[in-house]
Amino acid sequence: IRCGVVEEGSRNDDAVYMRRCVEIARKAIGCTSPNPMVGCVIVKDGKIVGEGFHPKAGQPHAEVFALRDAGDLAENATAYVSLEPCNHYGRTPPCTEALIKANVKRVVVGMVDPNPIVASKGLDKLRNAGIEVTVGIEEDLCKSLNESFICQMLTGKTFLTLRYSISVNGKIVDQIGEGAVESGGYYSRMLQEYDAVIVSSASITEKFSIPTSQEPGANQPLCVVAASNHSSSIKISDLPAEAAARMIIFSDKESKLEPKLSEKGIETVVLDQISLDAILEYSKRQGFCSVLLDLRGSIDDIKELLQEGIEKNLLQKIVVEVVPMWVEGDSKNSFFGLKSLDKVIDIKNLKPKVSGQSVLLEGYF
Ligand code: AOF
Ligand code: ZN
Repeated sequence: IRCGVVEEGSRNDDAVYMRRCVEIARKAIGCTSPNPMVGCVIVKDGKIVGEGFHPKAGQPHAEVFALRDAGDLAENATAYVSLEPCNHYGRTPPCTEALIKANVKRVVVGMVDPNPIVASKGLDKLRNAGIEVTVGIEEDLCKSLNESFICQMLTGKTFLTLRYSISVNGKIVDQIGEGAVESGGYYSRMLQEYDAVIVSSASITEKFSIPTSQEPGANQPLCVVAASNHSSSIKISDLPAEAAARMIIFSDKESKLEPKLSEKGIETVVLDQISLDAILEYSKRQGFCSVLLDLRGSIDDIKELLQEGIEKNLLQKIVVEVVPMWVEGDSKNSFFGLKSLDKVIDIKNLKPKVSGQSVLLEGYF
């Protein structure tokens, strides 16, 4: 961010301030569901005089914090917001009213709010109050910040991402690339971002650990353990209490669940058959926007969930990590073995990224 004085109203800096909005919005990564992440910057005479972000659903919106930070300096200033200011009474009062009351001169918006109760009404309200409004600055960046919120609002579906690692000869492997699980690694950052992560029972019992983000102060995803009749009996007696509090077990009647899990404070949902629908329904009730389906360990428990995801088009995104290994043998490491579906799905916007010694392939269903 340039902090030098620039000509007031200079449009050239709109993108710079909008990128700052996105940067500060990310401070609440993994904490805002079902709400979006939003950042706001108040600029007066070419200087940032106030900043704020939405920390959590139920707490004030980004604009309110930024206006508080700016105080009287907000008068005649420009407010940059990564998402259209709301115009409704939800858990909090409308941000449009706060901006009008503060007498800002101009509002620059990253993207229109896909929430049908807002959807451009906030912009209209500001314009009708005589405020100059610019929309669509760094729009793609603002959209990528909240892809799960946008998906939820536009389709009613939870944003479901499939992730796995494969060897260079195309076998699923347990290993996650070097550095990926550590702070700053792609896997650690993904866990921070998602509201819940679905794993097979084997992945937590074999290694006796539940997926945990190493980002400082990260909000940890709820660990949803899938335990089907394929599972070896789940032994979680030694799991520390704080880990147990972060997990829920979905099992079918055939699973060899260790008895008395609930006495250990572990929530269990027993179904005739574990289903992705049931897990996503549960997630929605929790106010989750994003869920990660993570293939690690023996994927027997997960196979049916993956099959269901493909059959019912429940998947939104895919992240495949190609690790620098050639792996032979062992049925556990064979490829999915899904029932043949006679289906070809084009993956859109496939982008390769480098992560340490691995290549990440990220795309959309
Ligand atoms: C903004 N700034 O920082 C956020 C907005 O229940 P509420 O009152 O928190 O309202 C939630 C809705 O408000 C949410 O679905 C989205 O449309 C918008 N979020 N709007 O102007 C913010 N977080
Ligand atoms: Zn608002």
